[in-house]
Amino acid sequence: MAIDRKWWKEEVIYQIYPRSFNDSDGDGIGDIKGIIEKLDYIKNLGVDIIWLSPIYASPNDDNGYDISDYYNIHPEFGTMEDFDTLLDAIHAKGLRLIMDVVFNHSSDEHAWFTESKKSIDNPYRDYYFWKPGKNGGPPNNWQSFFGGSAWEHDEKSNEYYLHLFTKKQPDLNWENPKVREDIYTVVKFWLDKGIDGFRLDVIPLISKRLDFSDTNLPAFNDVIAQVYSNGPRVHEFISEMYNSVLKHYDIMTVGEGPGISTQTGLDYVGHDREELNMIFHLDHMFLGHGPRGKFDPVPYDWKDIKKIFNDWYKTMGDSGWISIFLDNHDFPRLVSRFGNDKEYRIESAKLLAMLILTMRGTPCIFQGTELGMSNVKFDSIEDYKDVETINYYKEFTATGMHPDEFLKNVHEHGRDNVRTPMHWNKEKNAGFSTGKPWIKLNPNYNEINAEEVLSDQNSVYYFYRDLLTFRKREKTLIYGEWKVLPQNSEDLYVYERFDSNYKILVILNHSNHKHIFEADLKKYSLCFQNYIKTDTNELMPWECRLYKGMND
Ligand code: TEU
Repeated sequence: MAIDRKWWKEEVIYQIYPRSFNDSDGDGIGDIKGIIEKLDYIKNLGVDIIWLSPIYASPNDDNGYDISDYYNIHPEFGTMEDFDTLLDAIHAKGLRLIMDVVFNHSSDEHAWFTESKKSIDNPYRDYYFWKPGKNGGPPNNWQSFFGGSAWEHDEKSNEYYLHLFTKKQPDLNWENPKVREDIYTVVKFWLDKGIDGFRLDVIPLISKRLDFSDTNLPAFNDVIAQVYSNGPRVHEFISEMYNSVLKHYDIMTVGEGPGISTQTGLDYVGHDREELNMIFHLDHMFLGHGPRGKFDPVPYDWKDIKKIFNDWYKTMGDSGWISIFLDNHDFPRLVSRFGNDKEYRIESAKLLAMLILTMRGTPCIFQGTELGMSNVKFDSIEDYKDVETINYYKEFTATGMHPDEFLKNVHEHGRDNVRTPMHWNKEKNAGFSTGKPWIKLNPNYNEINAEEVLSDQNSVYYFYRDLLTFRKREKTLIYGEWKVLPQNSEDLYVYERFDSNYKILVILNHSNHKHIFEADLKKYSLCFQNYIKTDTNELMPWECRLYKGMND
């Protein structure tokens, strides 16, 4: 079956975390007008679709992933008029905008919840999950993604409500048709404004296992996959949303997929499924998360990463689609996590760019990654803002982990690594804000910033830009098949993309060592490499190369 061609397969996503992107009014928080100021920067990079993390009204318990009004823009980001101006400006530049929507839960300050909490017989009571306790405690032993019980007790009614994230993020009850109807009305409102699609936050969690039985699974990743995600009605709900609203617009949808595995992936994104266009699966992103999650790290290596990429290619085949990414607002900077942000920061950042832009799937680039921005290492827990980090700091240090050890884990795996403000130049606050930024900057903005990088033709930025231009032109990289070329060293990832006309050979040495690769280069011409040297079969540390040839 020939793979079907779609614009959202050919284009590239650029994620903006608005709080940290660009502050136009000096309050230390990025805003919509700040994004408008930088649209040419984004356009010139060569990306196509902007994924905007939530900008709706929110108490910011989880930086906007706790929405208190789906129909209004948070004043710290601007007004609805500012949003309309942004959308028009994005379209005028030939770009698209997808909005991040959070429908698994709302904020506890949303009117639905404040009503629901008023009394047991309130009409909004079953917009959420309320349960009596058991044996003087919560209804079951479910834990929140962000530490502690997934249930919060309400004195007034002596019942508990479910929150798989913070207690200020109560889970919406999708079993209730009124909830679904209200959600579809929100979806239609934003689509009628002319946006180009949605990123759907934790969409596999919206169907709960209604027996709410205890779990005895030891590892939290297994609880996510087998207890919280892929519930009995998840596909019915997503398909209903598709058929009620989504299918009537030429848009794209990408589901964030904690707990979606290669066994369940096609159920969400199969072309015949009438559900989602693609998913951000998290198999590679959850690598290293031990039994108690990311701050209880376990070792992993590139063998694990490559197996996941190989398995997902085989799973999707020509029947489904995924996004290809190595960082976003929830995970560390890719050059620090998967590359070498010390001796080989530039080389490894370029190698990872080549991987993202040459695998089959819609690439997604997180703001600042195109500059080679790296993790931050704040020396005090007080400098961290992420609720996940703060909650787990309390939990882990209360159960015996030394604060210094926890801080080391935060340096490796904390979400604030990637949420420090963008580096625009080497001026005060890296040009992000004239006020006091909501979170400290990474002090390396003197060395890594857009102004510096844009003045260097050999920078990571131009490597992304040139590869993005090449990818747009080369349909073989978008629709072509993919196969690994086995190598003598585990440190190499060598693969081919091919169709009836061309073949593109990608060679990645994801190590600090030199290696010889096995490939017959006779029928290829070298198009890209991150070292300036002759094209022998010897690879330098973190060397990447892309060759193109006829597929005769
Ligand atoms: O993330 C949910 C998720 O599965 C993880 O990425 C999670 O954030 C955690 O870091 C894993 O250890 C989504 C959003 O991307 C995240 O920003 C929100 O905090 C979360 O849902 C709740 O809305």
